[in-house]
Amino acid sequence: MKINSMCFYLFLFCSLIYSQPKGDFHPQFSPDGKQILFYSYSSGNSEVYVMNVDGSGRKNITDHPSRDSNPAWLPTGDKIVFTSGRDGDNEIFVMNLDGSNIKQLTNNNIEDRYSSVSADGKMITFGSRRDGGDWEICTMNVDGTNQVQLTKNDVEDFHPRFSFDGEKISFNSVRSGTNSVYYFDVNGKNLRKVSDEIDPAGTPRFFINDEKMLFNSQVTGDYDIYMSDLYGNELTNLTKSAGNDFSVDVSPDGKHIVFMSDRNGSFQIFKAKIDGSDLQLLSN
Ligand SMILES: [Ca+2]
Ligand SMILES: [Ca+2]
Ligand SMILES: [Ca+2]
Repeated sequence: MKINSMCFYLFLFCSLIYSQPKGDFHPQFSPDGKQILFYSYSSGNSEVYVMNVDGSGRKNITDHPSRDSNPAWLPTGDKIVFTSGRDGDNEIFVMNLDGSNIKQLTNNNIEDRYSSVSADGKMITFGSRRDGGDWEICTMNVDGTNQVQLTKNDVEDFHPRFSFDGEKISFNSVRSGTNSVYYFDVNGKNLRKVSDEIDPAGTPRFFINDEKMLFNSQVTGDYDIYMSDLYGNELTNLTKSAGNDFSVDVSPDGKHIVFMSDRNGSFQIFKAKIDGSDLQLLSN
């Protein structure tokens, strides 16, 4: 089914923030490739989970009545950043992987969400509504100091991720009228759109050599996971499934992807080889 991309994204977006849909969301490989971090509403409210790459050992590491979501690894693999609404609105927090030593990094009365940590562990990029109602891309030091707003406009800019070398940030924006994949330098300069030909597209991340981009695109009907070069050339559909596939991540060795898909109804986490073969359902 071809659906209006922007409406679908905003629906997904708002439903994840304000309601409690079933499912597992936004998987990320650990720095050693052995575990997967994600969030889920499976226990009744949104919690951050970690599991082994085969789907075993699923563990709730937030276990808090508030909404906890959008986790990301620090490169040491023993800490994560995540989003929580435990102080009223969403803020970015950091904690140990066992749930101990929680520290709050943002503190305001607007939504802060969608974080990613640079490969050297020094910077966080995140989305924030601090400039009116729409989402902007921001950065801060990993201790929460030096918060900088990199985008300033009246449209949604969200899902920022650092490149592997830490010099660029990829993100979604609807600044051209439809959902599209962009990247710029960590100071917000040298904005580039990957290609009009892949639109509508989103939730991008650089591939391990930073010369390719992984993202979800709707070019063939519903959303599938694609890889292309940084100009949208050599476009390859990795999933080719019915249902919507979103939010891809790549293993540190570049050999596997994980992503979320609603092909079975609610969102579940799948793993596959980088060519899309050997598909495994990890959500139980
Ligand atoms: Ca919770
Ligand atoms: Ca906030
Ligand atoms: Ca914006």
